[in-house]
Amino acid sequence: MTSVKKYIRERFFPHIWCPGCGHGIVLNCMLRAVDQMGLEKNDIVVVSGIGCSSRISGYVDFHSLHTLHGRALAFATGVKLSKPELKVIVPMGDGDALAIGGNHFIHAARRNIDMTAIVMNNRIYGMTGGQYSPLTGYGKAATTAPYGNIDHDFDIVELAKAAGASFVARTTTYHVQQMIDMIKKAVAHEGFAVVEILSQCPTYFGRKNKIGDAVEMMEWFKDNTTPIGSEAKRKNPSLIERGIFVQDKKLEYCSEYDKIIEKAMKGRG
Ligand SMILES: Cc1ncc(C[n+]2csc(CCOP(=O)(O)OP(=O)(O)O)c2C)c(N)n1
Ligand code: SF4
Repeated sequence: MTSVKKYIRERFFPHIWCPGCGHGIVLNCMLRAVDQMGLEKNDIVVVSGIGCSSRISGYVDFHSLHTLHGRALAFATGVKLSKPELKVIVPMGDGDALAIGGNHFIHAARRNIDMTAIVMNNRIYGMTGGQYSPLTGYGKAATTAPYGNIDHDFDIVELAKAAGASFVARTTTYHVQQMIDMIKKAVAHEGFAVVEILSQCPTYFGRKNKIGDAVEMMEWFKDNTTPIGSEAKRKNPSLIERGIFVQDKKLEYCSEYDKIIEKAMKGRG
């Protein structure tokens, strides 16, 4: 395994994450993906909002922008339109991406703007103390749902597909090789790429729902997920599918915008 230390801003360590938090695994896999792709540090900009997951932008030695909760994709759109040559990666929490940022998520997918949204789905608002999110799920416990949550959850993959994302994938923090491979494919993809990663928050989701420690939560990911279209899924429909659901060629927003500029310039004579 190659060292990813060279991509880290060590001056910001120790990191803020609780022992066993899944977000560190995602950071590690993201850096391995960048390393394996042979990208230069200056080729990449990481844009994030606010949340435990969003702290990733502070820890990486790329161009980075730590913005407002839920607004990472809006800032990232501005960055991409002004510097289309950069690879834009947007690490987000499920709250950041799909509660306050839900509208930005839908429209970035619809536009098919070239960037990679990494959604760390720990089914909770970790940073602010374990409030339920749109991904918590019916009947689950959270700080703000001590008697059980009555909100139904989104399926991030289905939402991204319906909104028009041209690359959509899902994996977990247990499946690290698959995660590295997916992030590489997502970053290389020309268009809006969504990688949902089931990540563990042992401090809130795990503790409130009595799932156990970080290792037990990752074992849950192993036992309750299966490759897309597997025989196991046919036999047990409650299993969550992992893999690449969508990988389409589709007109990309920045390229289309360039064409409009060209037309407008011609019109001026
Ligand atoms: C406009 C605004 N509203 C609310 C907050 C408070 N806040 C900060 S992070 C967060 C939720 C974090 O949850 P998530 O995005 O799922 O990430 P996690 O911490 O679980 O990784 C909230 C509600 C804020 N910073 N700004
Ligand atoms: S509160 Fe949860 S999401 Fe935040 S660092 Fe701790 S384990 Fe991770």
